[in-house]
Amino acid sequence: MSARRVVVTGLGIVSPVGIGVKHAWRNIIEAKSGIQSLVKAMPNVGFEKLSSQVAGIVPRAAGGYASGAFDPKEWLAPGDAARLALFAQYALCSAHQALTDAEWIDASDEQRERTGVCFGTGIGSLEDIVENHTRLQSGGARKVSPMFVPRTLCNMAAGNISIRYGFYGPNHAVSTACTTGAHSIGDAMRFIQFGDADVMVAGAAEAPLLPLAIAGFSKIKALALGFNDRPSAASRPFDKGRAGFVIGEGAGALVLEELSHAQRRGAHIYAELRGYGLSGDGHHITAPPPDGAGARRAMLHAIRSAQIDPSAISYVNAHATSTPLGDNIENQAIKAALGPHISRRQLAVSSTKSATGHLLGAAGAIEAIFAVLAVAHDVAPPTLNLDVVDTEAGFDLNYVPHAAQERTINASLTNSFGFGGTNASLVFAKHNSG
Ligand SMILES: *[C@@H]1O[C@H](CO)[C@@H](O)[C@H](O)[C@H]1NC(C)=O
Ligand SMILES: *[C@@H]1O[C@H](CO)[C@@H](O)[C@H](O)[C@H]1NC(C)=O
Ligand SMILES: *[C@@H]1O[C@H](CO)[C@@H](O)[C@H](O)[C@H]1NC(C)=O
Ligand SMILES: CC(=O)N[C@H]1CO[C@H](CO)[C@@H](O)[C@@H]1O
Repeated sequence: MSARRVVVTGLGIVSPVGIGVKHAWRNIIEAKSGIQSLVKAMPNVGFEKLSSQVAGIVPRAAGGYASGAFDPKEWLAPGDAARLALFAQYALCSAHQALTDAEWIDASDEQRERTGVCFGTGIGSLEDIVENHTRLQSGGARKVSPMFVPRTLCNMAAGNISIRYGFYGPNHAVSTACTTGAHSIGDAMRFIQFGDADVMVAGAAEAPLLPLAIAGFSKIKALALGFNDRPSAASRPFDKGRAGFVIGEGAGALVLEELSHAQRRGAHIYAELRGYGLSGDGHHITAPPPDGAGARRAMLHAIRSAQIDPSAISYVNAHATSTPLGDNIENQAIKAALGPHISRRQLAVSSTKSATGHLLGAAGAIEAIFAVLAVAHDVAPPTLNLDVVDTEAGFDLNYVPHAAQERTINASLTNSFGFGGTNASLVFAKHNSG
């Protein structure tokens, strides 16, 4: 369709399995879990009163970036930590890593005119809303901070990234629940294809670890219960004992770049972003249609727009959040979309949410990074806790149980599905693959 091709030249990550691509990817491949007890990690916040007390928590140990932990002082100027909500702090941290990786930090004025930002969040700063409402109730309007509005807006991460680096291209923020990250990356690809920009920083961030959020997701019976004493077992996509998702926090950022632009400056190319497909269910706000038609449509659109042989897609990073119904429907949709093209032996499907939990709006961003790295390193990351595959329910693919698998991955596909019935899929391929 478009002559302008888009490649990935930088990656940045803030996740429950670590800060920095090096740490996070090693932990993913070594099957380490980032799921912890909220009560132990954040005592006296009120988590002990809730039924689900486990989450994917960004590590904060001493040692900072060098040891894979998050320390805001390493990423933000003094004062900025107070001015920026936590989701925006994560966003800036991941964006800085990605821009450093792409060697695009010191871009010239002219280059910065052609660089944009597409960075979303599913929820924004719920924390500020809760805090400041409490202050308003107890102390009146004068207690509400002047930073309340700027800290709370969902597009502030995108705004702050462009302020910090002086990027004058398109500045956009998607908020489509758990499809936010995938839409940010896919829309950024379109901006480059359409000529609005040559380089885009794309991704998403989420910081939802608050009692209010957990109480809300509990009310719709979405969260895993019964794992408070063994957090690392809680997220178990495709397993017979899966019982709901585990909430998580973090951010993922990719530097996307027009192919010839990247080649001219000798940038390292991880993979090509080849396909993007979107669909809406037109069905129900939280339940997918039982045949997975919307999810299948998103995958088929992505594969068609990628203009590659679907048999090249030998790895799928599934959305699979570990809910009984959602995993089942996605599995059917994957089989319907890819089954006719590729043998079961050649296809690997895994859910890295088994290690990270579900980062809501940021999930699609960190999972896109894992899908890129799978292609770059020819490794399918594992699904943790997959002890008893739910074969009776039609789970008969290779879900990469327990341990990573080295295999040729010429192309990968990643799915993201969100409440409201919004689905998106991205396809990444080796950049020399025609
Ligand atoms: C981010 O934006 C806020 C205003 O919302 C500003 O005070 C702060 O200095 C900005 N920080 C960065 C790193 O751009
Ligand atoms: C898109 O996926 C999510 C979760 O499975 C769901 O909310 C939405 O309705 C989806 N559609 C399909 C068809 O899976
Ligand atoms: C990957 O691509 C190479 C080069 O085009 C091809 O020889 C190989 O068969 C492909 N492998 C798979 C598993 O698709
Ligand atoms: C003064 C005020 O109300 N602002 C607070 C809003 O909430 C955040 C916490 O999430 C505080 O840091 C602000 O100071």
